Amino acid sequence: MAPRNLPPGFLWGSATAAAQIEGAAHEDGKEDSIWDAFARVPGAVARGDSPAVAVDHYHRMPDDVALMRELGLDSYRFSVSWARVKPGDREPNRAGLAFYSRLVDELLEAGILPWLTLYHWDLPQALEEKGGWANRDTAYRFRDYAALVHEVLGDRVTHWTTFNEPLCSSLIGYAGGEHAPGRSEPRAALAALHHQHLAHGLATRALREHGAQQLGITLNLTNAVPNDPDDPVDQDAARRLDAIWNRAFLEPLLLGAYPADFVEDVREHHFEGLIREGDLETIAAPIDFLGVNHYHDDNVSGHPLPPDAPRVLRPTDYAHGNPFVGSEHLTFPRRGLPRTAMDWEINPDGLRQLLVRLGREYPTLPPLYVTENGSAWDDVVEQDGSIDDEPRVEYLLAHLEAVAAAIEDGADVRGYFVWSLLDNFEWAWGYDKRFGIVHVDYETQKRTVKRSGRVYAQLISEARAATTATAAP
Ligand code: GBH
Repeated sequence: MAPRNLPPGFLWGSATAAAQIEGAAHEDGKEDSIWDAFARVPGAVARGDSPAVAVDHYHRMPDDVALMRELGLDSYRFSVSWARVKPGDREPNRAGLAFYSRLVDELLEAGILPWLTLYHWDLPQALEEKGGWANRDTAYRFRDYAALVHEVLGDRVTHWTTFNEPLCSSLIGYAGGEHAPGRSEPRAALAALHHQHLAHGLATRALREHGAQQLGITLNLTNAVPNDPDDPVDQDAARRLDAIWNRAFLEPLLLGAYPADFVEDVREHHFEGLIREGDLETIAAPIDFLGVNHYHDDNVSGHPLPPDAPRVLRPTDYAHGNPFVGSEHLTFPRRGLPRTAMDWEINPDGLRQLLVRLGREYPTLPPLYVTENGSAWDDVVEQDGSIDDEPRVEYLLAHLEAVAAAIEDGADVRGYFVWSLLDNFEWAWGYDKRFGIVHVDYETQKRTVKRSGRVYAQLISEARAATTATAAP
């Protein structure tokens, strides 16, 4: 059943994020993150759900690691909650740091490589109150926070990711209003974007000096597909989406410059005024890997859509704001492909195209890891408690095939992390959307491996057997 030709040594993992699984929102000295605060705003999160308890991973961590071992994961990608380890501007919270120290020990004990992300969208609320990511000072606070976590875990953690999807935590949080902190301020969003890049560069440099081995960042990248490839208006829409969604992140990191067309698209917000001397050099600090998160392509148009036309749905449909700063007119018609429970169109070949394109367009590209890919479905729990999530299995196999095909086409992809290990708090959608390969009963917190989890475990064990067979004399 294994997808053809995934290379020996390919890293098989699964991913989560602190705010989505930990719960224990106010325990052992943890303070509010922007997601705790945002969830208290009426209407911000579907059904009024909150991350306060989530899947209680904070208390169930050893059992969850045992589950990872059962599945045979090579690596576990998790994030550290800044508000747990350094609330506000105060002294480090040793109890919070101790949790991650125990997690890392459990993982190593189980033979699982810890893949640590420093920022998966949960800024301490105390820092948001000082302007959040729109305040340049937050970048320096991030560097200090990164150094603190490294001081405690650097003896055991080799793989460090600064940011998960800075696009979401800048443009969607500060302009789209759909994510915390729920602001709809285009200029603040551009400031957040630049300051997160700066924070990445400052932290990368600091961690490198402190001896971190593997440093990288995770971007969510998309294929911007023009709805009508022959229509110049749609071509321009795709160019704009590619600029703000992909190249505004890839190019400062890999080439040390923002794309000229992006700067032009956002000119009315005086983007360049945010960039100080030396920033671009800091941002382009060398990295050892690039994480790619990919779920769906974006079929984009520059024409208005009638209100009842089939479009890709969003939680609020941008009632609050619009994340496409400078290109607010973009629309997203459906292509008529099958869709997941998120309403995202399924096109596995898009993942292959994306991975191949990156290597072709950026000669300085470091090795790639697919750090997230997965799908939400309305899972049905059978009488006997089992979950036969056939659509998730199909999605998984098709996307692993796409990764294998990308490698055949020359992409340097070293690993894959399925999103997600557990059903969890799906941000503005709350607990309504389930991405896990392991089901969580939110009443009892009971974990049940879904069929997709079993299939994934089998793929991993087959890959391992094949590697051992090749390695034998
Ligand atoms: C990832 O982001 C997250 O890292 C993870 O925490 C999350 O649970 C998972 O995906 C599933 O959602 O064009 O403004 O309507 C998701 C990446 C990027 C997907 C933005 C939706 C559409 C936003 N997202 N995209 S918008």
